[in-house]
Amino acid sequence: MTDPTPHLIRTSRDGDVLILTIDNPPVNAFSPGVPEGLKAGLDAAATDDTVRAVVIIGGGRTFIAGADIRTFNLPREQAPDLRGTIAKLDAFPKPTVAALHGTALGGGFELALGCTYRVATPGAKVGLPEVKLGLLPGAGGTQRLPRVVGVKKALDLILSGTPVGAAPARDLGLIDEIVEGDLLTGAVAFARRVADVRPLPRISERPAQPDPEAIEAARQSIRKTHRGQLSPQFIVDLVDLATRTPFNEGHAEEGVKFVQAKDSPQSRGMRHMFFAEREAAKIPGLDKTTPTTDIRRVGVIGAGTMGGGIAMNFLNAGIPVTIVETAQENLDRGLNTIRKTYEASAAKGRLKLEDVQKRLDLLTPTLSMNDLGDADLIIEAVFEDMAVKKDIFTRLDAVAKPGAILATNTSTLDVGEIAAVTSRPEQVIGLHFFSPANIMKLLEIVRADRTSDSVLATSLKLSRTIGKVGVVVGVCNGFVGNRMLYAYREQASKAVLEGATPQAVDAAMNALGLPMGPYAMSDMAGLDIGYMARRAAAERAGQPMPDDWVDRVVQLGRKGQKTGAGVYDYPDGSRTPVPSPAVDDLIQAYRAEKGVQPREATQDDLIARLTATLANEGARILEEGIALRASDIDTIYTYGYGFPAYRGGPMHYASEQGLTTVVQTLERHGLEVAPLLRRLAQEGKTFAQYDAERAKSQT
Ligand code: T1G
Repeated sequence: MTDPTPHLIRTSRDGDVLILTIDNPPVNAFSPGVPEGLKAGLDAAATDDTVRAVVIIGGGRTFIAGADIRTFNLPREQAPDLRGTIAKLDAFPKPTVAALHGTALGGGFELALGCTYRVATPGAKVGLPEVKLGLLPGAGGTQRLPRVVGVKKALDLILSGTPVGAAPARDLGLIDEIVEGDLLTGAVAFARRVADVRPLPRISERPAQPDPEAIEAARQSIRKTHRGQLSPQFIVDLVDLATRTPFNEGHAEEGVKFVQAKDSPQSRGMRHMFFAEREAAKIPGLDKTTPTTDIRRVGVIGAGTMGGGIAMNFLNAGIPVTIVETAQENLDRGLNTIRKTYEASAAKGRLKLEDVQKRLDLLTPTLSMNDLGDADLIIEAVFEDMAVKKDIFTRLDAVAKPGAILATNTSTLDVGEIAAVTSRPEQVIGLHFFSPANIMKLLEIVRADRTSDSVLATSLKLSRTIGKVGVVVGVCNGFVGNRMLYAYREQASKAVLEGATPQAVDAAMNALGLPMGPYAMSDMAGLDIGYMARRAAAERAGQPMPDDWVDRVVQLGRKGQKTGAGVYDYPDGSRTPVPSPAVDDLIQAYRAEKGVQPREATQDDLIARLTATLANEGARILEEGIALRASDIDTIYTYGYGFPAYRGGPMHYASEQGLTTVVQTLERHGLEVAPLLRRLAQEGKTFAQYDAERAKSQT
């Protein structure tokens, strides 16, 4: 019976060399059809005496970029047989040459390591990034890599998941030759040169030298770098095993551990995040034909913490910036902060010293908005006050050139209201950066009612240019991330009112995997920031500010780390939170004033309560159309608020708990359940199913 799977391999000959070209755009993932084609090609080559060697090369822009992540949930018998294909390569009786360009990652690089030789273009990159998906190299990588580069380097590469370029890979012995010029021509010539070399250099036949110190050091480091994660521990175990057992035994154990990692909630969460981040860039109604503006020059208004950080994103991308302040001393302070930040990066070896000056040379400071006349994009990053922003946009409207995009960095205010003071509301958008703006990858792209498709498409394209994860959100108080943060903090406060301590709440969130709980985070950011945001929101809504015991802490002058005391004490200026007897007394008095009898809350209940609150607010955000997808909310809350990627974000995490359970938790704590959440729970659905249904209805 002919194989039903279309072979995604093109076979060709160059004299005595057989060429197998992988043809599975866009990244030649190891999808069904690739192993079948490769195996058929190898079987034919094995028995054809006119073939002296085989070259395997990727069609299009890259070699194999890894196993096809979408196939991991397939039943085992339907999953592409990557391990079997590599085993066939490893036993193949003639030289096989992997010709690498683009990125040979994960299973793609493991397949290359199963070949007898590897050649690459100068720009090629190789790596084993599986750990970023909660996985481990499951097709021989944990056993072959230490046999080539040693235990320490293998652990560095696999635990970081960071690819290496062709030259360092060659220096490590991972690549045999760098091919200048046409890769295929070079690979075929190389194959001819090695056609008669025997024995065939099989990596699986080499020993891996033990290195107990490196193993122990890795065990220590992953406790911090990969806190709570499963696959890094497996990786260390397997690399260690490679030094103590024959290849086949280690390889078999690797297969067992891979399946355990693949089936773990952590890997499901991280694979969800991989696709969520890419889905966020897809906006109904926008496509490659949507016109965009070339952003050749940027203006930034405000040289404070945010304005300076925002400016650095563009300087880093080689885009000139004119930065405006109202007073020379503020301008000087801002420029000095930017310079110092670059110099600190250079001191840590993250930046060449000459690049510091190159970036600063792109920066033009000025006290006059009139100098923004040639900017293609102007970003306002000043005080969070509607009147101030309206004044600036009114003045901007008069100086900005036709077609310039006017963006506000507001974190809560109505972008449409700001746009309305200009003659060009279709050119106005929100670009909500997160502090520190030059580091945080999240960018909330706030689409106001009249923002044009072209401005939106330009903003999405620009987010990629400056290395941000752009997510489109609608206008409401706090957009998506901050709005959910407000709900989360309000519920945390209630949990403390009812009997939990602030440190118990923080410990629960830390156990979930967040780097900091709400109180340590508020103390670090400044308790007064949240206080002023809540007060301003209440004023805008024309309502009294809701009472909260945290505000009593602020009213005592305890504003957080910056005042040496907040919810926690910070004795002797330390940055380590210490539970505060004064705040404990304040909380007890507050409970008495409210007539609340405190009762213990378990850590599991605190986790359930706060994560249910996040999902509930996320459901409201979806109902109101403020976010396009639940997965967009997951992207925002992991990239901007520290929700652990291995939990998949708050919406994925809620779906994993079961939305019926989430509804019960909300009801147990007297919270009103969002109608969408209740409906999905009643229908036994997940947020992923909701997203899929929405996507289908939009096509
Ligand atoms: N599987 C399935 N789809 C993939 C994919 C993959 N491995 N990699 C990319 N895509 C899709 C992606 O979703 C997007 O789809 C399109 O390709 C372009 O991707 C056994 C188990 C290769 C550096 O982790 O890092 O091997 O949105 O937008 O910016 O040990 O893709 O167009 O519909 O990212 O040019 C290990 C993951 C897998 C590499 C290219 N490999 N990919 O970046 O394009 S696990 C990886 C990337 C594994 C073995 C284990 C990047 C890229 P759509 P893109 P890009």
